[in-house]
Amino acid sequence: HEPVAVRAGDQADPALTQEFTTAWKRELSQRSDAPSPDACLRAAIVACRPELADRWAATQAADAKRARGVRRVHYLSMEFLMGRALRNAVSVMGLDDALKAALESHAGAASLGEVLEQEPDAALGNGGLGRLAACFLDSFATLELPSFGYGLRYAHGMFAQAIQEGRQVELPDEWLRHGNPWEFVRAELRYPVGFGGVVESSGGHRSWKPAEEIVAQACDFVVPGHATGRVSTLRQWHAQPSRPIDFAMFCRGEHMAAGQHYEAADTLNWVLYPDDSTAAGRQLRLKQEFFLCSASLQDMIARHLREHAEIDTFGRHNVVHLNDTHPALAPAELMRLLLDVYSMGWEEAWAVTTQAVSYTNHTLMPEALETWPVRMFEELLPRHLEIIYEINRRFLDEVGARFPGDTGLIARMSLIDENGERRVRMASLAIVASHKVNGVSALHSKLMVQTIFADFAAMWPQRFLNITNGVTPRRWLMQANPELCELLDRHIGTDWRADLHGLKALGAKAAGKKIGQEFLATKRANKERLAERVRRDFGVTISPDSLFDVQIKRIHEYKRQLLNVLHVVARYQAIVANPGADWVPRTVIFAGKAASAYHAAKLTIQLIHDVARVVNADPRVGNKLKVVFLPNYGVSLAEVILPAADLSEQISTAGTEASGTGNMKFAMNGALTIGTWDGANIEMAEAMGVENMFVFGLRTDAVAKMKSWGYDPRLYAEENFALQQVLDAIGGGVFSWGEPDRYRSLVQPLLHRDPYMLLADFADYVHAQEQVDALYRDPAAWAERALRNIAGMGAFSTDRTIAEYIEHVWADPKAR
Ligand code: DL6
Repeated sequence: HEPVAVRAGDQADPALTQEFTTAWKRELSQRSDAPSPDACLRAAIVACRPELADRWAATQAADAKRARGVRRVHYLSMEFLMGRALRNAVSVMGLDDALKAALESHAGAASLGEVLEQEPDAALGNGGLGRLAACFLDSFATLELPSFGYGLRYAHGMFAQAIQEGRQVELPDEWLRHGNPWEFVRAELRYPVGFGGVVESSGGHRSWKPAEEIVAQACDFVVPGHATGRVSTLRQWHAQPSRPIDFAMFCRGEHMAAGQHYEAADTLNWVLYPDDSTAAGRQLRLKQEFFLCSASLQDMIARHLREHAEIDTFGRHNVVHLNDTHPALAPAELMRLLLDVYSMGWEEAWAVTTQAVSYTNHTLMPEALETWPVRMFEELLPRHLEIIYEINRRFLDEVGARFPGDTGLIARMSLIDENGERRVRMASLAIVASHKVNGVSALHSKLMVQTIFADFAAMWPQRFLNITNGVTPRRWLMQANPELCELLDRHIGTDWRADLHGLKALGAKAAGKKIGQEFLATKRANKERLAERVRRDFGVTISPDSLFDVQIKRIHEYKRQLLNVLHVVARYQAIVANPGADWVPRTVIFAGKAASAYHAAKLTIQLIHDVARVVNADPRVGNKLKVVFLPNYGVSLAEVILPAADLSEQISTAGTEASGTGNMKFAMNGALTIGTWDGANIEMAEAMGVENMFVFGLRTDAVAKMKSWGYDPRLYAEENFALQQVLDAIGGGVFSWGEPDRYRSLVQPLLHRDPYMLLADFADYVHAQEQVDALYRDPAAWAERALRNIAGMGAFSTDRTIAEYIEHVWADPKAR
C-alpha cells in the first residue's frame, strides 16, 4: 500500500502542536467545570480527535489502494483490554510537551499526572487474551498492516472488583458513565443481526427468517501507530433496537411494554461474559458471540464489495481471524451469507471461507473449550445449525475416507458431541474451517497437537503451528517506565525503540558497576512511586526497602496463587520461630480478579486478605514480611506495579499456562522471574539464559507421569514438616478466627487430589525462594541478572509476533 501522507508520529510538529493547543483551550473554555482534572482530560481527548480522524481517513484511503496480494486482516475478539488511551495518543503524536504546557499555562489547571489518572480504563477483557488483542492493535498500526479489530462495546466491561471484609464483590464497571470522547460513532454503518425464527425453502434455496432483529451500530476506537502516520481501528458493535417504540401502546399508557425490545437489544451491550452459571447467561453470551460475528462479516463484505465489486475474491483479499473460539460462529455465518445472500454454491463458498479463516487457541483447559447445546442453536440460530451439520457431514466423510472403520475417531472428531445433551464443539468447528491454527507458545503449541487437537493434527499436520505471544514495548516499557528507557538509551543508544531485538546489546554491559547502580536507582524510584500510590489509594504502607514480590493476574487454581500463599505462610511461621535471623524483607503483592461464579478463586482472595491481616499485624514480623492485595486489577494499575517489581511470580503447573504475557512485561521492566517450566517462561529462559531465572518445579512430562502413576499429595505433606504446619494453620483456622473451617474446602482437596500439584512443587518452590533471597542480598549481582533479563526480551515484542502471523498465518493459502 502507499505510505500514508500525514505527519509522521512520535515527534513534536509545530503546526500540530498549535492546532492541539487551540482546540484544547476552546474545548476547556466551553466547559462549566473548567479546569477540573476531568474537564482537562476531556479537553485533551477532544483536541486529539481531529488528528486521529485525519490519520484514520488517510489510512483507509491508502488501504483501499493497497497492492494486490496484500490482505486486510480482521481480528475478531470478544475481548480487547485496552486500558487508558490518552498517554499513548499524545506520545505517538509528539504532544506530551504541548499538553504539559497547555496545563501549565492555564491557571488552576490540574497537573499532567492528575489528568492522565482521570481517564477510566477501557477494560473490555478478562485477562491475557484480551490484553494480547490490545497489544496487537498497537503493532498492526506500527507495522502498517491493513487491518480492523472487531469487538463489542460493553457498557460495563467485565466488572469492577471491590473488596469487602476480605471478600471480592463484583460491581458494574462504569467506564462509560461520562460517555467516551475517544469514540467515533459511524452512524452510517448499521447492520441487522437476526435471532430465532425459521428456515424456509424455495426452489432448492434455503433462507432464514429470523424472529427477532437487533441492529449493530459501529463505534470506532482509533489506535495510532508509532513512528508512522497510520492507525489501526477497533470497530466495536453497539446493539440497538431495529424499530422504534410502539407508539400506540405508549399512548395507551403501556410505557414499559412499548419499549420492551429496547431492553432486549441493550442487554447485549451490558457486560462481557455474563455469568454463564445460568441458562439465561449462557443464552446471552451465545447471542453476543453471534452478534459480533454477523455484524463484522457484513461490514467486511460491504467493504470488500466497495473495493473489489465481486464476492468470489473475498478470501483472497480478507483474513478473518478468530481470537479463540468465542467468534467461531464466524465461518458458519460467512457460509450463510455466501450461500443464502450471495447465492454461491457450497464448494465455492467453503473454499472462500477456508481461504479467509484462521484461528488461535489460547488454552488447553478442557473446561474452557466452548460447546453449545444443539437445542440453543435450534432456538437461536436454526440456519447456522443446518450449515454446521452439512460442514460436519462432509468433514466426517473425509475422516471416514482417510481412516476407514475408526468409529471412535469419528465420534471424537465430530463437530457434534453426542455424549449426553448434544452440543456443538466450537473449537472443532474453528479448526475445520481454518487454513491455519496456532498456539501461543512453543510448549502450548506442542501440547495442543499432542493432546486436545491430536486427532485433527494427525489429519492435517500442516495446519498447526506456533506463534509465541508478545507485548507492545511502547505501552509496557516506554510509557510505563521512562526512567529505565532513558538508562537504556544512555547505554545502548535508541535503536531498540524501533526494533526491540536491539536490547540484546545490553548483554555485553550487564556486568558493569555503574549501569548496575543506575538500574537499582531507577528501580528504587519506581518502587517509591508504587509505595506512594498504595498508601494514597489503599491506605497501606509498604517499604521500598523490601523486595517487591509480585503476582498479578487472573485468580485461577492453575495459576497457583495458593502456592504463593503457602510460601508466605511458611515464611511467616519461620520468621515467628526465628525473628532474630537475618531475613530479607519482603512485600508480597497480589492483584487479580476471580470469575464471579468461581468459588475456589474467590476463597483464595479471601485467604490472601486473612493472611495479610494476621501477618501484617504481628509485631514479631515487623517489616520482614508484608502481604498486600491491590483491588480492581487492570491495565493502568499494572502500569504502575510492573516497573516497581523485583520478583515476578509465574508459577502455574507446567503445561497449564498457554503462554503468559505478564511474564514478558515483568522481565522487560527488569524483574527477575521465579517460574515453572511452562508457557512462554521457557522461551524467555532460553533467550535470557536459564541461569538468569529462578526455575523450579515438575516439568510437563513429570506431571503427566506422576498423574498416570497415581499421584498421592499426602506423601509430600507427610515428609515435609514445614508444609504440614502451613496446611494445619490454614485448614485449622489460624487465619480465620471465629470460622475455623473457612478454608477447609481449599486445603482438603490439596491433600486428596491436588490437581495442580501444589504439594509436589512446594519444596522446590521454597528452595527457589531461598535462592531469590540469597541473590537479593548482593545488589550488584541482582542488577546484573535483571539487566540480562531485559537484554533477553528482544523477541517478545508483538511486532515480532505480528510479523510472524503475517508470514505464516495470514498469507493467502492459495498464493503459497
Ligand atoms: O494468549 C494470551 C493468553 C495467554 O498468555 C495465557 O496464558 C492464556 O491463559 C490466555 N488464555 C485465555 C483463555 N481464554 N479463553 N478461552 O485467556 O491467553
